[in-house]
Amino acid sequence: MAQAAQAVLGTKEKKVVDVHTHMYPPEYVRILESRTTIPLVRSFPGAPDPRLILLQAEVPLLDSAAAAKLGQDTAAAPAIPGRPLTRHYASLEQKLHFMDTHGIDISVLSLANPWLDFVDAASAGDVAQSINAEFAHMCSQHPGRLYFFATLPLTAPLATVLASIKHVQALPRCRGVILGTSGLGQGLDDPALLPVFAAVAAARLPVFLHPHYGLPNDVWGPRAAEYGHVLPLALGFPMETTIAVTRMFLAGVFDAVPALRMLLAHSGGTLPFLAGRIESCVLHDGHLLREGRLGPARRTVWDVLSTQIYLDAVVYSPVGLRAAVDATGADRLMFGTDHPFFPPLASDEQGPWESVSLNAAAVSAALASAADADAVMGANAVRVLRLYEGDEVDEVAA
Ligand code: 5CU
Repeated sequence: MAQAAQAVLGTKEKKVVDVHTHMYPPEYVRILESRTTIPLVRSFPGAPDPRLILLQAEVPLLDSAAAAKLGQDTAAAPAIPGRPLTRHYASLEQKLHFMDTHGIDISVLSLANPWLDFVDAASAGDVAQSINAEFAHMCSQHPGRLYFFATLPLTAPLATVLASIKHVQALPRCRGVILGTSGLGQGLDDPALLPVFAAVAAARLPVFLHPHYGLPNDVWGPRAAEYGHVLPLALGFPMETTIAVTRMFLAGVFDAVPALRMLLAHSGGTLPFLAGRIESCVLHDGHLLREGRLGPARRTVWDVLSTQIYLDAVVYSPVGLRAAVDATGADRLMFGTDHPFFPPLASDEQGPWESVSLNAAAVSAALASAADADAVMGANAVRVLRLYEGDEVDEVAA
C-alpha cells in the first residue's frame, strides 16, 4: 500500500469509515442464479468461480458465449463474460477481513447494483423487506462496525414504496437508502417520484445515488469488446450519475424537497468538473428565460452541491478529488472503497487492494490539512450518517 495511504488509514485514534461498500447477500445471489437475462450468475467451463454478469455492456459477450456453446460460432472460444463471483460479494466474514486488512473501522453496507430494479411489482415489496432484514441482521452481529443503506422496492406500487420507507426508517443501523437512476422507470426528474424523495427526506434518510445503466452500448463503438469493462465503468457510470442529478436540478427536485440529502457515488461522476458548464448553459438558455426560470430566486448548481449533496471520495486520484472538494467543501466528502468491485488482479485478494490505497492516497494528497483529511476518511460520515452506536435518533444530516 502506498505510504500516503498507510499514513491516513493508520491514524487509529480517528475513525476510518467506508461509505461505499457493497454486498450481495446470499438470498440475492440465489435470485441472480435463477435468472436467464441480466443481471444473472452463471458458471462457465474453465472459469473457477461462477460469473456475475450485470451490465448491458456485457450482453454481447454473454451472447457470444451462448452461441459458442450451441456450436453456432466457429471462431475461437470467446472471452468469459462478467466478473468472478468470489466470497467477497456475499460473505460477511470476508467483508470484516477486508475492513481489518485496510484499517477500516466502520462500513456502511449497501446492496450492489442493480438492486431490485428487475424484480416484478408483485414481489418487490417482500423481497425488499427480506433483503433489508438480512442487512439489519448482519449489522446487528457487529455493533459499532456495520451500518447499512436500505433498498427500496421501486418497481412496486407507490404505496408499497412509501410503506417500505417507513419500515426501513425503524430498522436499527439503517442510515439511508441506496437508489439507482431509473426511479419509477422514468428517471429521477419524474414528478411521480417526488413523494418518494419527500418521504425519505422526512424520514431523515439520505439517498446514496449509484449508477448501473451507463450509456447505450453503441456509444462504445464496434471495437468495444477489445476494451473490457473500461469504457462502461470509467465513463458510462459517472456520466449516468451526472445526467441523473442534472435532470433533478433542472426539474427543481432539490427546491421541491429542500430536506433531501444525496450522497453521490464516484464523487458525483463528472458534476464537480462540469458544474460551471451546466450553470453557463442554464444562464444562456432562451427557453428557460422565456419560462421565467432565470429570476433572482433561482438556485445555482453550486448552491445545491454545497447544501444538499455529499460526495464519496471514490475517484482514485487527487485531481478529481480536488474538484470534488472545491465543489462541495471538505466537510461533505466521505471515503469509500467500492469493495468488492475492483479486486487486485495480480496479487492475493486477501491482502491489500490497490483500489483502496489509491483512494486513500488521493485523500492525503488532495486535502489541504490533516484535519480535513481525517474528516474525509471518517469524521464526516460519522457526523452526517450519525454512526453512533446506541444513538439512533441524533440530529438530521446537516
Ligand atoms: O465492475 C462493475 O461492474 C461494478 C459494478 O457493477 N458496480 C459497482 O459499484 N462497481 C463496479
